[in-house]
Amino acid sequence: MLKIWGRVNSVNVKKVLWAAEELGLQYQRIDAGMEHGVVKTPEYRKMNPNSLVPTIEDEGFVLWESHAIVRYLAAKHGGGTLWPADLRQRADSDRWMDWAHGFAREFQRPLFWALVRTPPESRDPKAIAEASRKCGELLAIPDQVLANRPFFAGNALTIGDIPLGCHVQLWMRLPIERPALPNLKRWFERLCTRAAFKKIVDTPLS
Ligand SMILES: N[C@@H](CCC(=O)N[C@@H](CS)C(=O)NCC(=O)O)C(=O)O
Repeated sequence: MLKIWGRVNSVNVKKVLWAAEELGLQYQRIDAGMEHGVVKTPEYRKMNPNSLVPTIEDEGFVLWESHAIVRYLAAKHGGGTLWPADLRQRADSDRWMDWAHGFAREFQRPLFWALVRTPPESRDPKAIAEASRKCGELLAIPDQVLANRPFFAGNALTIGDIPLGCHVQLWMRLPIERPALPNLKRWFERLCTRAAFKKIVDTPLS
């Protein structure tokens, strides 16, 4: 059976778990990372020398890097669904996975960690306000694209929705002021109607 190492409150682990659930895969999840440890053991480092989560093992094949894992699982099990059959539609979708890396750089540490995983007395309100402004500006780009399509590659959920969906869930649930991004909001609400997203992604911030 597919094995997935990673704690459930990791945004990168969520990407893999959400994809696995959308694809209807059976999998075994093993807690690893932060308070669970495991990632620095020699056994784990043999699989993933970065000591990071997620890592998967699929019939003896080991893979790390969450976006690569999502692509692998989608290509293997989701042809015509998560993995569009049409090359250009797939590339159109795939580009949003790379775009999500850029957004994550501005968002995860500067804003999410600063507000959720940093004690109030150690927070830098100016830096938080600046990060919040920058992230709002960045999200205006997908907001525009989503004006005339329900999902990034068209009418159905595909790989391109997965990484950004996980980051945007955190953005939407943070206690911050957000600019009005109506198309992004509708897309997020659409994601929130999916059982797999509710189960894996839209969980309390921690
Ligand atoms: N680019 C990697 C980043 C992986 C990463 O930074 N994982 C974080 C969790 S989101 C991690 O392992 N942190 C250390 C830990 O949890 O112990 C990926 O997308 O898989």
